[in-house]
Amino acid sequence: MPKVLVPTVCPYCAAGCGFFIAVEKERATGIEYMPAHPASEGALCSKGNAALEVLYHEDRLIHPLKRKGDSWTRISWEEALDLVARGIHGAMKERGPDVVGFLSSSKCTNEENYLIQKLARSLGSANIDNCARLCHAPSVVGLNRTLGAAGMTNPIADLANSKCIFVIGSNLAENHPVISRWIHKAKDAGAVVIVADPRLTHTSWMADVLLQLKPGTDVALLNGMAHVIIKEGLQDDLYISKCTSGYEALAEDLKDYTPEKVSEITGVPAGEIIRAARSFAISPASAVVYSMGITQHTTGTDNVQAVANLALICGHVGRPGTGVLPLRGQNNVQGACDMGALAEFYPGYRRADDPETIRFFSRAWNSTGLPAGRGLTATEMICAAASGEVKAMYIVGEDPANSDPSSNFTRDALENLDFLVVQDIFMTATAQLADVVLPAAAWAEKEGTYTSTERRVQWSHKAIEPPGDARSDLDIVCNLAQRLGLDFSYAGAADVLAEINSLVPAYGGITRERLGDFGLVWPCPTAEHPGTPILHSQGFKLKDGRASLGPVKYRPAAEDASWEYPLVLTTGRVTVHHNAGSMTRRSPSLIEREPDLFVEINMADAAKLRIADGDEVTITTPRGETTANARLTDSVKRGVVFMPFHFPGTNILTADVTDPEARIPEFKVSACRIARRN
Ligand SMILES: Nc1nc2c(c(=O)[nH]1)N[C@H]1C(S)=C(S)[C@@H](COP(=O)(O)OP(=O)(O)OC[C@H]3O[C@@H](n4cnc5c(=O)[nH]c(N)nc54)[C@H](O)[C@@H]3O)O[C@H]1N2
Ligand SMILES: Nc1nc2c(c(=O)[nH]1)N[C@H]1C(S)=C(S)[C@@H](COP(=O)(O)OP(=O)(O)OC[C@H]3O[C@@H](n4cnc5c(=O)[nH]c(N)nc54)[C@H](O)[C@@H]3O)O[C@H]1N2
Ligand code: SF4
Ligand SMILES: [Mo]
Repeated sequence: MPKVLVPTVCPYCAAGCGFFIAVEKERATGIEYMPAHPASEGALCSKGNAALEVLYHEDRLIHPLKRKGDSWTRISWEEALDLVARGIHGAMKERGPDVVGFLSSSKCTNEENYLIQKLARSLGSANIDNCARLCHAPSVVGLNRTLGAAGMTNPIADLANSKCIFVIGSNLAENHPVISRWIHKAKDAGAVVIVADPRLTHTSWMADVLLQLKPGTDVALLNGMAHVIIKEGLQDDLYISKCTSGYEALAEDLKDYTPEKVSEITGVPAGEIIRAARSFAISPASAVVYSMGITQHTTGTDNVQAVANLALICGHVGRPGTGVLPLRGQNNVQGACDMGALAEFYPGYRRADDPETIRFFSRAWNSTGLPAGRGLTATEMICAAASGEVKAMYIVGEDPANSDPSSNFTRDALENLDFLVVQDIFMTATAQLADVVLPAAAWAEKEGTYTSTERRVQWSHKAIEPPGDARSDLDIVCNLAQRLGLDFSYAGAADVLAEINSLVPAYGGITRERLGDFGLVWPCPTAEHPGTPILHSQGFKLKDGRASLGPVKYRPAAEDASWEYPLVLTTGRVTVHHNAGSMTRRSPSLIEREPDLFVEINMADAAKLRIADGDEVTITTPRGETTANARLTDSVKRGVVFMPFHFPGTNILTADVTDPEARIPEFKVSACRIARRN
């Protein structure tokens, strides 16, 4: 049989790189590059190149399983779906629909996410969320408020047109490597790169100006830069008066944030703050790129607003080479949010607390009893499970036992449930706590659309059959909905997409027929519309078409170093692993490069603690303790330590304190102490 090349989208990060899967005799035998792809131009990072390694892994879930004491029994789909339907129905019958929580998956397609939130809400539960809660929830709140839309404003490739790129709280060289190629192109053409990060990362090697701030002090830094810009008259007065509101109050508030005061808070020399501010304001086209270093704080929403303020006062929005670029994380976290797998929003960001939303979807879905008002967020569902208010959960493609903060608390909460069903491609730590485990097909084994960080909606084709009895999430959700008495009779992903086209205005013209090689960029409201790569070039979808500026006060992080916990732990990622690691820890070429959990410690701190490179150490916070190998470095500041969260253990340490509005946990700041193990 000849080799067939099947076009698909990388299943790891939201860069949305395309590649072909070579299929021979019904097996995926290799990857071929896609040089014409507009975002990746044929490039893939280490994870993309290794993507096929997980498909045939011996640990793949291939049968539905039911718990029997401490072991698992293989069961049929019939029995599994019956058990799940009974578990969900049982909990709801006794105590009402709100005792069931649903986590949808930003690893799944738009069509699957759309159906999972439709299932939850059709059953009457408002509790639907996805891992965006742990990731870009502050962007959804903060950017909707300031710019009227939460998406990345400009396309990935447009970074090459920028003359100044300010990367704050993003290690894109490791975490969005293919996007960092475009920054290199801009730099080759003379662009200035500013990087703000408490660590010296691979990304900081690109920096012309490096701002190594203390974790959790971004509002002060951003306000300090805005202060300098206004004091030196470098703001764009014409843009401010034509396109924004609220400038006077902002300018008044910024008077406090002198470079000297900000330097004291952030630890960044005043001269560097001034240099960064001037470079950003003066350049004809500046872009701000940000990610988890900005969002994963109790001040996440404030941080995002301070970023938007900075871009707006300089008029760096709505043109090529400019913009506010929140780099999304998971391959389809943008789409999961667009599809309404969020506690506050129905599909298309229609507010759950707006009666018109409920009327609209009741009519569209021919449904009575849709829940009105905001549901519990992912983090709140775990607390409600702990307190017994949530009795059952259906978790699709997410591993909260490892990825939520305060793992001991999270695991206890999940164990406290009367009924837990987990649908994944591997037996994760979360699945190990379940009553029923459902085996899902991986991306290459199903079809549908994924929306990348640049709002590009791409169709990914099915290349191979799923292993054993595994089924696509779409099929499982439809089968389950039917058991629960709902009419989910869809012919496949294209059929679901047609429903999305009719209900989500930004996706109105993104029909299956039009999704050629590289998809379409939303908003794309009609079948003739070409898509909208750059947002806000014709004003903002807010009052009077203006962006909304507003003062943001600096507040310190919830925890700081103390006598008992003298170090600040910040957590994040390394290039060869992905999130909680269920896929990359099973990928031979990746795990070989980074096999164990480590903690980076500044050399001087390590010397004081008598810790040598490679020593096994214990890291302790009020939540618990974990062990890791010490890695001595001068890339973290004194007083700061760093751990990746790709191995179980890291999140035992983090706190479940959250941003008051976006409810994101403060993964980036925990006070800790470290000691060598004997
Ligand atoms: N290799 C790899 N790539 C990934 C992922 C992965 O797990 N591995 N996950 C994907 C996902 S889901 C996401 S959300 C993205 C995340 O991508 P990133 O946001 O780049 O990931 P992080 O490493 O969590 O954090 C980014 C940087 O923030 C810095 N930082 C920590 N605290 C602060 C602070 O207070 N202020 C500032 N300014 N910076 C701070 C960290 O030192 C780190 O360098 O990556 C996606 N891509
Ligand atoms: N300490 C600390 N914790 C963090 C962060 C941090 O920076 N520091 N970052 C947070 C962020 S930004 C995020 S996004 C979260 C991520 O948290 P999670 O979403 O829990 O992370 P993943 O490990 O990517 O989990 C995705 C799961 O989906 C499964 N999967 C893959 N493909 C499919 C599919 O097609 N169908 C189904 N059903 N399952 C599939 C995978 O096997 C995996 O178990 O972690 C958060 N946790
Ligand atoms: S940059 Fe992201 S989408 Fe591209 S190959 Fe790497 S992990 Fe996949
Ligand atoms: Mo994320």
